[in-house]
Amino acid sequence: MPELILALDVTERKKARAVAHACAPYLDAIKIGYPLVLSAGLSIAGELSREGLPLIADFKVADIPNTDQLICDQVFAAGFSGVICHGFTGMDSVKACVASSHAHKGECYVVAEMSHPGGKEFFSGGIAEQIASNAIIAGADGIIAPATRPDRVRVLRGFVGDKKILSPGIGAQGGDADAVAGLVDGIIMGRSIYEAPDPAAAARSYAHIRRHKKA
Ligand code: OMP
Repeated sequence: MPELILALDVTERKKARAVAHACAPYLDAIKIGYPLVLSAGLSIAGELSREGLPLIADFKVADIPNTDQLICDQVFAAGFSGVICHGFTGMDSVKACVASSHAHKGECYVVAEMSHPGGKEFFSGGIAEQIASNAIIAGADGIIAPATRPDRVRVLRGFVGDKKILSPGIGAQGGDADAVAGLVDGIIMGRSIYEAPDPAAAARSYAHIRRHKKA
Protein backbone atom coordinates (compact mmCIF):
# COMPACT_ATOMS: atom_id res chain seq x y z
CA MET A 1 0.00 0.00 0.00
CA PRO A 2 1.79 3.18 -1.08
CA GLU A 3 2.32 5.86 1.49
CA LEU A 4 1.47 9.49 0.88
CA ILE A 5 4.46 11.72 1.58
CA LEU A 6 3.98 15.47 1.65
CA ALA A 7 6.85 17.45 0.10
CA LEU A 8 6.53 20.56 2.25
CA ASP A 9 8.47 23.01 0.09
CA VAL A 10 6.96 26.17 1.52
CA THR A 11 9.26 28.91 2.76
CA GLU A 12 7.34 30.27 5.74
CA ARG A 13 7.61 28.56 9.09
CA LYS A 14 4.04 29.46 10.08
CA LYS A 15 2.59 28.11 6.85
CA ALA A 16 4.73 24.97 7.07
CA ARG A 17 3.47 24.21 10.55
CA ALA A 18 -0.15 24.96 9.65
CA VAL A 19 -0.12 22.82 6.49
CA ALA A 20 1.67 19.96 8.24
CA HIS A 21 -0.79 19.99 11.12
CA ALA A 22 -3.87 20.18 8.91
CA CYS A 23 -2.69 17.44 6.53
CA ALA A 24 -1.10 15.10 9.07
CA PRO A 25 -4.16 12.82 9.48
CA TYR A 26 -4.04 12.03 5.75
CA LEU A 27 -0.27 11.53 5.44
CA ASP A 28 2.25 8.80 6.15
CA ALA A 29 5.35 11.03 6.19
CA ILE A 30 6.55 14.58 5.59
CA LYS A 31 9.59 15.50 3.50
CA ILE A 32 11.33 18.85 3.78
CA GLY A 33 14.46 20.20 2.14
CA TYR A 34 16.40 23.30 1.31
CA PRO A 35 13.44 25.64 0.61
CA LEU A 36 12.01 25.29 4.13
CA VAL A 37 15.19 24.62 6.11
CA LEU A 38 17.06 27.56 4.56
CA SER A 39 14.17 29.89 5.29
CA ALA A 40 12.97 28.65 8.67
CA GLY A 41 16.14 27.09 10.06
CA LEU A 42 16.98 23.53 10.99
CA SER A 43 14.90 23.75 14.16
CA ILE A 44 11.80 23.41 11.98
CA ALA A 45 12.59 19.68 11.87
CA GLY A 46 12.01 19.30 15.59
CA GLU A 47 8.81 21.31 15.36
CA LEU A 48 7.39 19.26 12.50
CA SER A 49 8.37 15.96 14.06
CA ARG A 50 5.82 16.72 16.78
CA GLU A 51 3.15 15.75 14.22
CA GLY A 52 4.22 12.18 14.95
CA LEU A 53 5.02 11.34 11.33
CA PRO A 54 8.34 10.19 9.87
CA LEU A 55 10.27 13.25 8.68
CA ILE A 56 12.51 12.87 5.65
CA ALA A 57 15.39 15.28 4.96
CA ASP A 58 15.60 15.92 1.25
CA PHE A 59 19.10 17.36 1.06
CA LYS A 60 20.07 15.12 -1.87
CA VAL A 61 23.39 14.61 -0.16
CA ALA A 62 26.12 14.30 -2.80
CA ASP A 63 29.66 14.63 -1.51
CA ILE A 64 32.73 12.66 -0.49
CA PRO A 65 32.03 9.99 2.14
CA ASN A 66 33.40 11.96 5.11
CA THR A 67 31.33 15.05 4.30
CA ASP A 68 28.28 12.89 3.59
CA GLN A 69 28.58 11.29 7.00
CA LEU A 70 28.96 14.68 8.73
CA ILE A 71 25.86 15.99 6.93
CA CYS A 72 23.77 12.91 7.69
CA ASP A 73 24.81 12.91 11.35
CA GLN A 74 23.50 16.48 11.62
CA VAL A 75 20.29 15.50 9.84
CA PHE A 76 19.49 12.80 12.37
CA ALA A 77 20.60 14.92 15.33
CA ALA A 78 18.03 17.50 14.17
CA GLY A 79 15.18 15.00 14.52
CA PHE A 80 14.76 13.59 11.02
CA SER A 81 13.98 9.92 10.55
CA GLY A 82 15.25 9.59 6.98
CA VAL A 83 17.51 11.24 4.45
CA ILE A 84 17.68 11.39 0.65
CA CYS A 85 21.09 11.23 -0.99
CA HIS A 86 22.31 11.10 -4.56
CA GLY A 87 23.80 7.92 -5.95
CA PHE A 88 25.95 9.25 -8.78
CA THR A 89 28.65 10.05 -6.21
CA GLY A 90 29.57 6.36 -6.04
CA MET A 91 29.26 3.41 -3.75
CA ASP A 92 31.55 4.70 -1.00
CA SER A 93 29.57 7.92 -0.67
CA VAL A 94 26.23 6.12 -0.60
CA LYS A 95 27.59 3.69 1.99
CA ALA A 96 28.58 6.62 4.20
CA CYS A 97 25.02 7.99 4.07
CA VAL A 98 23.57 4.55 4.78
CA ALA A 99 25.98 4.00 7.68
CA SER A 100 25.03 7.27 9.33
CA SER A 101 21.32 6.65 8.74
CA HIS A 102 21.38 3.18 10.22
CA ALA A 103 23.58 4.24 13.14
CA HIS A 104 20.77 6.64 14.01
CA LYS A 105 18.06 4.05 13.31
CA GLY A 106 17.00 6.13 10.32
CA GLU A 107 16.40 5.37 6.67
CA CYS A 108 18.39 6.30 3.59
CA TYR A 109 16.90 6.75 0.10
CA VAL A 110 19.00 7.13 -3.02
CA VAL A 111 17.90 9.14 -6.05
CA ALA A 112 18.09 6.72 -8.97
CA GLU A 113 16.43 8.80 -11.68
CA MET A 114 14.94 12.28 -11.44
CA SER A 115 11.41 13.19 -12.42
CA HIS A 116 11.87 16.45 -14.33
CA PRO A 117 12.49 16.53 -18.11
CA GLY A 118 16.21 17.17 -17.60
CA GLY A 119 16.33 14.02 -15.49
CA LYS A 120 16.56 12.07 -18.73
CA GLU A 121 19.81 13.76 -19.78
CA PHE A 122 22.21 12.04 -17.41
CA PHE A 123 20.17 9.38 -15.59
CA SER A 124 19.89 7.46 -18.85
CA GLY A 125 21.67 4.73 -20.78
CA GLY A 126 21.72 2.33 -17.85
CA ILE A 127 23.00 4.83 -15.28
CA ALA A 128 19.78 4.86 -13.24
CA GLU A 129 19.79 1.06 -13.19
CA GLN A 130 23.39 1.07 -11.95
CA ILE A 131 22.61 3.64 -9.27
CA ALA A 132 19.62 1.58 -8.13
CA SER A 133 21.70 -1.60 -7.95
CA ASN A 134 24.47 0.16 -6.06
CA ALA A 135 21.93 1.61 -3.63
CA ILE A 136 20.75 -1.88 -2.78
CA ILE A 137 24.30 -3.25 -2.46
CA ALA A 138 25.15 -0.30 -0.20
CA GLY A 139 22.25 -1.26 2.06
CA ALA A 140 19.96 1.68 1.32
CA ASP A 141 16.32 1.39 2.31
CA GLY A 142 15.09 2.37 -1.10
CA ILE A 143 15.33 4.61 -4.11
CA ILE A 144 13.63 7.67 -5.55
CA ALA A 145 12.20 7.04 -9.04
CA PRO A 146 10.11 9.25 -11.32
CA ALA A 147 6.30 9.14 -11.20
CA THR A 148 6.47 11.07 -14.47
CA ARG A 149 7.78 7.88 -16.16
CA PRO A 150 5.91 4.83 -14.85
CA ASP A 151 7.69 2.64 -17.43
CA ARG A 152 11.01 3.59 -15.82
CA VAL A 153 9.64 2.86 -12.35
CA ARG A 154 8.75 -0.62 -13.59
CA VAL A 155 12.27 -1.15 -14.93
CA LEU A 156 13.90 0.13 -11.74
CA ARG A 157 11.67 -2.12 -9.62
CA GLY A 158 13.51 -5.00 -11.27
CA PHE A 159 16.75 -3.72 -9.74
CA VAL A 160 15.55 -3.05 -6.19
CA GLY A 161 13.26 -6.00 -5.48
CA ASP A 162 11.32 -5.46 -2.27
CA LYS A 163 13.18 -2.32 -1.24
CA LYS A 164 11.10 0.83 -1.21
CA ILE A 165 10.51 3.05 -4.21
CA LEU A 166 9.41 6.57 -3.35
CA SER A 167 8.10 8.44 -6.35
CA PRO A 168 7.74 12.20 -6.94
CA GLY A 169 6.29 13.99 -9.97
CA ILE A 170 2.53 13.69 -9.55
CA GLY A 171 0.33 16.67 -10.33
CA ALA A 172 2.44 19.79 -10.85
CA GLN A 173 5.06 17.83 -12.83
CA GLY A 174 2.42 16.03 -14.89
CA GLY A 175 2.53 12.53 -13.39
CA ASP A 176 -0.66 10.58 -12.77
CA ALA A 177 -1.03 9.16 -9.26
CA ASP A 178 -3.13 6.20 -10.37
CA ALA A 179 -0.55 5.22 -12.99
CA VAL A 180 2.21 4.67 -10.42
CA ALA A 181 0.36 3.96 -7.19
CA GLY A 182 0.38 0.23 -7.83
CA LEU A 183 4.11 0.24 -8.59
CA VAL A 184 5.62 2.11 -5.67
CA ASP A 185 5.81 2.19 -1.90
CA GLY A 186 5.39 5.91 -1.48
CA ILE A 187 4.13 8.84 -3.49
CA ILE A 188 5.80 12.17 -2.83
CA MET A 189 3.48 15.07 -3.47
CA GLY A 190 4.12 18.77 -2.97
CA ARG A 191 2.41 21.61 -4.80
CA SER A 192 -0.84 19.76 -5.49
CA ILE A 193 -1.33 19.65 -1.74
CA TYR A 194 0.34 22.68 -0.19
CA GLU A 195 -0.74 25.12 -2.93
CA ALA A 196 -4.36 23.93 -2.84
CA PRO A 197 -6.91 26.32 -1.34
CA ASP A 198 -7.58 23.66 1.31
CA PRO A 199 -4.41 21.53 1.71
CA ALA A 200 -6.07 19.10 4.11
CA ALA A 201 -8.88 18.44 1.64
CA ALA A 202 -6.32 17.98 -1.13
CA ALA A 203 -4.36 15.47 0.96
CA ARG A 204 -7.58 13.68 1.88
CA SER A 205 -8.53 13.46 -1.79
CA TYR A 206 -5.54 11.16 -2.35
CA ALA A 207 -6.73 8.69 0.28
CA HIS A 208 -7.57 6.20 -2.47
CA ILE A 209 -3.89 6.10 -3.47
CA ARG A 210 -3.01 4.71 -0.07
CA ARG A 211 -5.23 1.72 -0.75
CA HIS A 212 -3.60 0.68 -4.02
CA LYS A 213 -1.95 -2.71 -3.95
CA LYS A 214 1.58 -3.02 -5.25
CA ALA A 215 1.71 -4.89 -8.60
P1 OMP B 1 5.94 18.73 -6.47
O1 OMP B 1 6.43 18.72 -7.86
O2 OMP B 1 5.56 20.08 -5.98
O3 OMP B 1 4.88 17.69 -6.22
O4 OMP B 1 7.18 18.33 -5.51
C1 OMP B 1 7.96 17.19 -5.73
C2 OMP B 1 8.97 17.05 -4.62
O5 OMP B 1 9.76 15.89 -4.87
C3 OMP B 1 9.94 18.21 -4.50
O6 OMP B 1 10.30 18.34 -3.12
C4 OMP B 1 11.15 17.76 -5.29
O7 OMP B 1 12.35 18.35 -4.83
C5 OMP B 1 11.15 16.25 -5.01
N1 OMP B 1 11.75 15.42 -6.07
C6 OMP B 1 11.33 15.54 -7.38
O8 OMP B 1 10.38 16.27 -7.69
N2 OMP B 1 11.95 14.81 -8.35
C7 OMP B 1 12.97 13.96 -8.10
O9 OMP B 1 13.47 13.33 -9.02
C8 OMP B 1 13.39 13.78 -6.77
C9 OMP B 1 12.73 14.47 -5.76
C10 OMP B 1 13.04 14.08 -4.39
O10 OMP B 1 14.15 13.58 -4.16
O11 OMP B 1 12.20 14.12 -3.50
